[in-house]
Amino acid sequence: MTEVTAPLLKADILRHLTFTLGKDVPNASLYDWRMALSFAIRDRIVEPWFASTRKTWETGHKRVYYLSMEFLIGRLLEDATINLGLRDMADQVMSELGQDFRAIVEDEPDAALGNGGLGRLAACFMESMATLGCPAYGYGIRYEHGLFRQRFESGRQVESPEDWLMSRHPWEFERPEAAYTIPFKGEVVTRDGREVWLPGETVQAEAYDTPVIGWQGKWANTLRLWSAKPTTMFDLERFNRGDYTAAAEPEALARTLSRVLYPDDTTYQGKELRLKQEFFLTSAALQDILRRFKAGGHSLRDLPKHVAIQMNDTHPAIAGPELIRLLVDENGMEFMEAMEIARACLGYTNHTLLPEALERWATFTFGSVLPRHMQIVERIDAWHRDTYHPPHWVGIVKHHEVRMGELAFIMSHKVNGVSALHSDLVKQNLFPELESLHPRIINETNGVTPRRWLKMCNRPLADLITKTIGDGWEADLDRLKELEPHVKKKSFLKDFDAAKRANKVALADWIAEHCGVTVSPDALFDVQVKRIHEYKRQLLNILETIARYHDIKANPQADWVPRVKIFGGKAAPGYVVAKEIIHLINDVAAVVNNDPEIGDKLKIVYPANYNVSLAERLIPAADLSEQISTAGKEASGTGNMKFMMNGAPTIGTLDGANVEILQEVGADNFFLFGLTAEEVIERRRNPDHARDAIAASQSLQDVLQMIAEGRFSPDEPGRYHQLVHRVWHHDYFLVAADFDAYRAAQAQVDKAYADRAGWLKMAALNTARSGFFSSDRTIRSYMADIWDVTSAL
Ligand code: 26V
Repeated sequence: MTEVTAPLLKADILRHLTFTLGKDVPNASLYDWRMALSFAIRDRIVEPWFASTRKTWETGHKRVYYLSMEFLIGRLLEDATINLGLRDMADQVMSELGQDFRAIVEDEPDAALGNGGLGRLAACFMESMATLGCPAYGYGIRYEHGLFRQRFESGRQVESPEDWLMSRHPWEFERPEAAYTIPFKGEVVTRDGREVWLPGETVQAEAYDTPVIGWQGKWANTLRLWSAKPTTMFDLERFNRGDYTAAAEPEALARTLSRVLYPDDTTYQGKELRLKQEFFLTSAALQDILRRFKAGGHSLRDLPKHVAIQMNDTHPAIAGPELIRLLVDENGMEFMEAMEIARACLGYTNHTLLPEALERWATFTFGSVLPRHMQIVERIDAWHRDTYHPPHWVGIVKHHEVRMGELAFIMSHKVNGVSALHSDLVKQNLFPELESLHPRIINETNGVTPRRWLKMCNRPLADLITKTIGDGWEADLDRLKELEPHVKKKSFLKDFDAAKRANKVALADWIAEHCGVTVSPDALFDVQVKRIHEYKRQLLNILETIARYHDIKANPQADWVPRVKIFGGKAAPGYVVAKEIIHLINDVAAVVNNDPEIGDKLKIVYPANYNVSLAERLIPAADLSEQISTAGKEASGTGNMKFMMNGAPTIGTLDGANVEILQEVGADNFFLFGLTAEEVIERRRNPDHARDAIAASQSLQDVLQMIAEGRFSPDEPGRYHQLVHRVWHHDYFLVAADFDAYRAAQAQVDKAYADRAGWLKMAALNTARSGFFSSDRTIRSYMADIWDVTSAL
């Protein structure tokens, strides 16, 4: 491939502006420039992409297939320029063309094809697999509407549809030739002793490919997203009869399948459309995998030698029965052999223990949407029962429900949790009986890609790291350890401070413009960003904020360490309690921010519509990372790792990957508080745990009193009666029990922050010791322990 130079890149951009977009320079808009630049950059990805595919075919290398209902990719332009080593050149060339590179980057809409952690993990994994030269395909759905947009009206969350595809998505290639028929419903008949599925409906799955380029452009993989199209476009007979709307019905019906991402990641609802989406993704992926495999000329018996399929949670767990169906019904294999082959290919990652999020489909729904799969599931279950004699309460089909966790477990050769603590809990609490019958649970602690989450989003810090330890750390994050000797040096800490401060100044400007709140960059930026969920305890954070407000009011002259409390996150549209918490945060913000006695001592900001791009802005500017879930509930967390990398110490509980963060960074550099997972269980045995905790805490009494009196909702004093009632009487997530410990930890933070040199050292050590949390480490471990695949580089 020809070396890229600035003049060549400029010529490419101008060529695309003219010939791809049909615009001349004087008439080009920001959008046109963004497209022209994106196409010019994309051109540079295509060659390594082809080369990677070619090499995989030539060497017959094993491939990994990552099946996920969500890929939360965010923006791609800057990421691509970073991995190709072209960011500075692109910046320079655009300014020569009279354009602002940052403005162009920020004009790109986020691809928000995910809810939160699970979807963002899939995106980080795709980038790491490309970086490591692991031949891989990601399979997902090309939702027309990603996660909803959030805005606040009088402090309440209001949702509106997201329309990232309204402007052209320049990174994808439509593949009309890669299309499969996806069957649903109908009935199963027996013909010549074999089961034959006669579907009642079909839709077409059509592929759209986005190349995923790894660090330094050495390897590229494909993210293949499926879009639903009708098998018959149009009912011509109806049209000719003048029934124009009805004529378009089949088309509209089919397209609903890939219309919208389910925005509720808290409760599983058993909706037929969701099951159809899951099967749509899975069947299209498996048909594509088998087509490619056969093109390689191998025998289906050898499938596990060439193919590893990872199920991202149970959402694609229909992969077990579907692979059996394709092998048996369409390729004439024996059932038992098909089952063994499927299991040797499949792996299952569990991402949650919350019982309400575990998928279970009513056999009625399952059997009517997927009648053939219902038979297959029953056969797997019967085989399992007769062969292993599990306790009577263990099995796939129980109480007229198909349990997708049990199905995924039995159909996989490896099952993994996403942090050390979580994997232990998966073993002990979720699948204890299955694990003792067939041990297969392992741990794969999550990670995040340091290219996006350090190099790209935090230029000041990334430049300082390179200046200090040289380059190469981006793909070898353990090298950050080399920063440790420098952490003792005043000059390094001064530079580290300057980098953090530059990010904080930039964020303060952004907040002034977008939230209308003035914050001082000298204040401690305390950040909690993640989905709003009771177990994540944003409520605990806002209660502590109110306590702080109360104390400042009582003693305004004291030497307060100025704080900015920053919140970000969306609530599932139907999650009433989560929405109430959002409302409370905004109500408290309105009172505190407008109290003249408070000034810079305390400010609360809650920018609307938290997404990947906003995370990239907030995390580099954070001084403190809030990871305060009820112990035992957060499977891992990945935001916690991003904050650590960007030099923000954690205030947190012993939950998820916090445990490993604490281990890596050391107790002196982490603000630990709260009940442990075991203590949480123990404490709940006392039905009065909340009342006892409130009785013991004057501060918590004051806070609850202020809320109950309507101090933050003067227009509607009773607005939070229910919320306060829940803390007293239904405090399942132990907000009251951990309140005093959390306050004490926050007081420690204030004290530590006041010691500038001590704080900077702690912050820098967080970066220096974050190497373990690179998703490269995670992917290497999946490759060795689950996929049995090596790098093709
Ligand atoms: C669950 C459901 C339930 C059914 C309907 C749709 C839907 C969509 C998404 C989910 C995902 C819930 C699980 C999840 O996101 N877990 C998070 O996974 C992260 C990556 O492993 C981990 O860091 C977080 O701790 C965990 O909450």
